[in-house]
Amino acid sequence: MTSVLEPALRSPAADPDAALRRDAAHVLFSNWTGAATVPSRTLYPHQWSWDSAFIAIGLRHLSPRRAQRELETLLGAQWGDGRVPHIVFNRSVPLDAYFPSPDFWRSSSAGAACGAPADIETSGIVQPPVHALAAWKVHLADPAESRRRGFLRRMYPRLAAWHRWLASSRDLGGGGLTAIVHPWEPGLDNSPVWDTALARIEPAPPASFRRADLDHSAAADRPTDLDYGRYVRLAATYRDHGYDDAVTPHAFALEDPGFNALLIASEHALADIAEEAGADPAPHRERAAAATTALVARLWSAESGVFLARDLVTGEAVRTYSVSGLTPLIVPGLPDDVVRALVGTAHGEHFGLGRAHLVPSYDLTGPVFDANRYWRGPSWFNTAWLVHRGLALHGQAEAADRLRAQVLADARATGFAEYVEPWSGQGRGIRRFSWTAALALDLLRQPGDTRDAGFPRRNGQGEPRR
Ligand code: 9WN
Repeated sequence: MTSVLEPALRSPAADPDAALRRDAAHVLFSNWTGAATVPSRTLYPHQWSWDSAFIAIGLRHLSPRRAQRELETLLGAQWGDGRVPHIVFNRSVPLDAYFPSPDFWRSSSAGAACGAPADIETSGIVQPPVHALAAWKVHLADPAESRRRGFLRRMYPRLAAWHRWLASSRDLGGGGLTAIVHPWEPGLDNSPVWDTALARIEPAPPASFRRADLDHSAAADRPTDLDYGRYVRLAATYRDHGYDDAVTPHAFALEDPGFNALLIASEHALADIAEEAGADPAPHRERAAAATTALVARLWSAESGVFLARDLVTGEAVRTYSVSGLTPLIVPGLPDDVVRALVGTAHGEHFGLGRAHLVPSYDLTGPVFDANRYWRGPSWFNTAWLVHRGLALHGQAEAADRLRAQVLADARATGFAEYVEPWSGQGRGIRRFSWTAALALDLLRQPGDTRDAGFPRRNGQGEPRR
């Protein structure tokens, strides 16, 4: 029966979108620590870099001011050389709550020569640069408030320094793309894409560290101890070389298409930010165009119909289908034949778009596909959100709408799970995961709202009065 009440007058229980919005807001507010949002109170009790960017993208719909604060807290831990660390540690959390902890990274001493802050402990590696994109969207959510607080004027030099560092210190291949030097850097930690490169790394002895993740998650869903030993070895080697890319003998170095695509999308956003902040946008637009050319020239595989990572140690393309080979769909100005092939691949047997839940992290037909283990098959909400944006950007409205509806349905059905099993859609990992809630919120637009910023602020949803 059709309700006679106006949408705004229906109770949240009668309106599933309103209930989802309320529940997502509850997750974000309960994971807020006072200056930033933790991905999860249990498994990830600190601030993570790309999580915070995705979180800010959702949080802006609840409180643009709080979303600004999220990004400002992260950028407040930026190193003097420009890098934005992948974790900013909360000193009130016990050391054994997460591994590797601050006493492993020792950023303030080991990273001092690279300008690591003296008064905040961080990791020394990075994560994908989603921050300028997030900052621009946060600004658009309430431009007047953002201008009044000088948000973009303060963010611009920091974001520009971050992008400069990625484009200089990390152009290890010399071809105009950024390299990752640890499997945690692209955010797809345990992806089979890294397997061959990782196999070259001598693992740290198991007795030399204690994992904390297994206190909160099933071992069958998480990376193996052997892989953890290799993660530890790579991070310790970088640390022992002062986190200096010029002197670290990087035994693991790859150009990842997803990471570089996010840098390009963020470089476009940085041009908009520069304009708003009274700086010259032209260099950012030029860098975005040059990096797009390099991305296609170095990582596109017409034969596979997907972008492939390149191993800089062997010089070889890694012939593995990963969702990070699809996320370059978010890049504006890709050649038409590349877009057509990517859309075809997304719908084909490797990713099953429209048949599988969200977008599987790895090839559904791949030899090591595992429906439950971290980034080796399951579907994540942030990569689905990126593919959704890419489809919408390139005029694939129907596929984008279907994916949007699925993100909302799966977020609701799983209690904002960290990820889902791609065939059943069952939740995996932890629940009440912040970016799942934030990105669901972002996709819950109000009817009639055409602004990129999403739905307008409503009574009771603005910045809480102080
Ligand atoms: C290591 C926080 C992070 C995400 C990553 C995800 C996972 C950490 C871990 O959790 O990585 O950084 O301990 O496994 O893979 O994408 O940012 O949510």
